[in-house]
Amino acid sequence: RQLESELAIGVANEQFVVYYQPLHDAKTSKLTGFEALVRWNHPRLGLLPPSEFIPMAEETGVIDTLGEWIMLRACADAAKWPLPVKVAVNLSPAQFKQQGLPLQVAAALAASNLLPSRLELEITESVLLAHNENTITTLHSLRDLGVSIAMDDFGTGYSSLSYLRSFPFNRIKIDRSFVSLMCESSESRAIVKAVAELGSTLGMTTTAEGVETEDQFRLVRENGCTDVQGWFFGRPMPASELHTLFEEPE
Ligand code: G
Ligand code: G
Ligand code: MN
Ligand code: NA
Repeated sequence: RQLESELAIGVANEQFVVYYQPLHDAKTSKLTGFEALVRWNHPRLGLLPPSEFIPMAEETGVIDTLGEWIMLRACADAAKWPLPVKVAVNLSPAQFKQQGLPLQVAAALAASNLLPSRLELEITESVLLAHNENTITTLHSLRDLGVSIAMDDFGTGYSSLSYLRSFPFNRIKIDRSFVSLMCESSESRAIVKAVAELGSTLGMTTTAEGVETEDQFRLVRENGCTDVQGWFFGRPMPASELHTLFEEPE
């Protein structure tokens, strides 16, 4: 396919942009960080969302180079932000299979002079679905660098709970499919509450994803989520626009 060959060229020519979506503390509403979300600035088609090229990048193996570029970019951007503000970077299962991932992350931190505590890596259950001893070793190597690890899209996979037993994540990100139904579904509210309690018991913070309304914000807060993300707080935006959020008065 044409897009496939263009993708390799696009990576070589750095046709990508990293957008950032704000993360907030649920109790204080304070900005705590940003999730890095990549876009492809395609010369003909314009700005393409990850869904249109990440799967292809994974199939063709281009994700290794692209993922490394995103990591470097995100760390370099975050190094310019006010000190407590963190950056969260998504990792594909394919990136996770690379032996050199911990070294690559260490190199990105060193190149940007970013404190490891300001970097969080988000992995989905699909990373752990095909897990072996290497997966857990890699996770521990990453944790040993001082970065934190979040389980992304929690609740959408098959056996999420066993993964929480296999590895001490720092954070659980509750999939937005639960959050979006909270107003009308008592089952969704009960699930979010139970996951927040589980996280708390296991010493993990819990982020509610996809918070779009004030009512959803109130419900995730009341049900114990420690952090929030979603359009109610902000859409993904280019690095150059983030300064408006840093200048919030106390
Ligand atoms: O930005 P958008 O809302 O379309 O993101 C869609 C999905 O693409 C997210 O669920 C995320 O997991 C994935 N994604 C976004 N940015 C990256 C990235 O930098 N690396 C990887 N591996 N996946 C990403
Ligand atoms: O899979 P992951 O959670 O990493 O990706 C986050 C995705 O969720 C991105 O595509 C982002 O644009 C999207 N997203 C973030 N906030 C909201 C929201 O409030 N509503 C909806 N519908 N999507 C959101
Ligand atoms: Mn994510
Ligand atoms: Na997610």
